[in-house]
Amino acid sequence: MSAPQNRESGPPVVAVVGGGQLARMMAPGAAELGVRLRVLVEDPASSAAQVVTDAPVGAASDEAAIRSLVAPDGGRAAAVLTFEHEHVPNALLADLVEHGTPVRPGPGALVQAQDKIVMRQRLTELGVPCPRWAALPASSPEEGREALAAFLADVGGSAVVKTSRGGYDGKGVRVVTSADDVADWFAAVADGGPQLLVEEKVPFTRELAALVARRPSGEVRAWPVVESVQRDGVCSEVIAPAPRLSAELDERAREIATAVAEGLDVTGVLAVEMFEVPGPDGAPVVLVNELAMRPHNSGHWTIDGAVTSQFEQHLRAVLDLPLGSTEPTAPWTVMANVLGSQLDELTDALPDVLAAYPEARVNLYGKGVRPGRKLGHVNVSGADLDEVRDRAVAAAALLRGEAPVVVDTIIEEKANV
Ligand code: AIR
Repeated sequence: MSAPQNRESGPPVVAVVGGGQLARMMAPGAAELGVRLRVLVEDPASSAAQVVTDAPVGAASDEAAIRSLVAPDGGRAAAVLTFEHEHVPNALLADLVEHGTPVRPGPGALVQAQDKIVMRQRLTELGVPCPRWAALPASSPEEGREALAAFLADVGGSAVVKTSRGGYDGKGVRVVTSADDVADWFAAVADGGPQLLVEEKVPFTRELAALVARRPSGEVRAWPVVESVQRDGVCSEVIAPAPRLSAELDERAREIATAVAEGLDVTGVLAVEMFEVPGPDGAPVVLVNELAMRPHNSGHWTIDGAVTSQFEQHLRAVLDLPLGSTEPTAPWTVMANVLGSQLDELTDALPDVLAAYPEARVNLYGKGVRPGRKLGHVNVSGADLDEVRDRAVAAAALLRGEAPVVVDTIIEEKANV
């Protein structure tokens, strides 16, 4: 006869704020390790709620909902609180920590992923290479505009303005050549909206991402550095490892990500998005673009292409368990995102996609279709990068409801570039 569950016994519960695909993809790792997930979902139909049985409904901004997620009435207290997005009330997290709940990453680290001005200040202090940047004064729209005009003159006429808080996947980012281009944002600042910062428009050759995990006792592990291919400000493909990356630059990018994890005291998975730019002597160097303190799109390839997936690793890290190997299991893995679809139900494409690409690892998030929305991804691994990439992209296209892509066509298109 099994003993009744009480608050004190049983496997650890990991409480997660946010019910999107990132929480959903933690479920297999939790099941394998035998730990429990309790996920605060925005909606009972959300992506994670479809696969996690313990999924109370509440907003990430709802303090009472987060308190009850961590210590439900009559339920088991969570061993740790973590997140699958950054939009959480930081003061509450600090209070939970003060009262003995482990929060990982902690509020002192997380603020750097919530506020881009705080992040740039801290990275600059740590000596991490970043694009040139400046915080735009929020004191008055006139002062903000003057500071932006001065920065634009300094960097040759065009730059990137970002809202310090609230943006993701290309939202809250605008390329500007004049202060008029962000007149609406200056007006929003005057109304109490997020402060703005401006960054140099970096002449990058490509985007890379370095993914690491760190646990409270200090162990850090890094996956191979990947190339992330962006379309319209959103990641469309990830190539692991990044092609033509020198061993030195791979090492350097991993070192930077490790230094950021340690310098900011990050626990859990940390993704460091980077620009590759030509250095002073022509050899490529990297500059840090953005940070995410959670599993990240640039790490979805690890589910099928590395010994330990980023999702399981995040659980290990926040539970302060020994981290798993980050070694790749194939020479190449390409992840292709399914961004929007012409189909009402992506599962309608399964008969075709599974028949055409039996080696493809299809991962659908159970989300409603909206234009450009991240609905799923496909991983393909193998020894021939061109073939692996073509097949991952073609499988994702089928899931978007597009006509089957003939692999030769992609190769011809590439030849024309
Ligand atoms: N997410 C979090 N930060 C960036 C991204 N992409 C993931 C999280 C979140 C989900 O995207 O899993 O819950 C929200 O997706 P959507 O399509 O509802 O905006």
